[in-house]
Amino acid sequence: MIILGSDKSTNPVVAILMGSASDADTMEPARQILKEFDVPCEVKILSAHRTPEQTIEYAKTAKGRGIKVIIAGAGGAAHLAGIIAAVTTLPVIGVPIKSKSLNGIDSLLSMVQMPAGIPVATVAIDGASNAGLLALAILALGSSDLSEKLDVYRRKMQEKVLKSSV
Ligand code: RP5
Repeated sequence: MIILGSDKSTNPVVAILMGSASDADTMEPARQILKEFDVPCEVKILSAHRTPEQTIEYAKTAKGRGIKVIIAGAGGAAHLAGIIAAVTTLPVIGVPIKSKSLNGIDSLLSMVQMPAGIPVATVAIDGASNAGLLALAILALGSSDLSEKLDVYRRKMQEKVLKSSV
């Protein structure tokens, strides 16, 4: 089960937001990958539809609190990433959550089809792991240490794939 809240020891630089507690397990891989790279994050449930005012307030103040990247997961009419991106210039990564009725196609299209001017970097349906990695790649632009860690991660992945073919 996902741990809500933030890493108490350091100020969070990534926010992992989701529209409902029912998204938590799907979003957990994002938190895990950030933890693996020792990047502090905070995890919150905020909904574009059910808590619109709190969501907008959070997004408007995120940059001032030291957040560098926002990951937002939501399902169905998934406006969370879009409404966040509308009120902040921080990079926003959207994770479309697989929905019961339309298998996440609704979530995907709601996120990926943002009109020009307000970008949301949308990953695959349930692609929380890649959202975490993309957040790391953005942060690595300003950190040679993190950049090197990402190179090591890739090399290990390559080795694993090559080993699995013999
Ligand atoms: C969205 O509605 C959430 O992101 C979730 O994926 C979906 C269903 O939410 P619940 O009805 O399970 O709370 O806002």
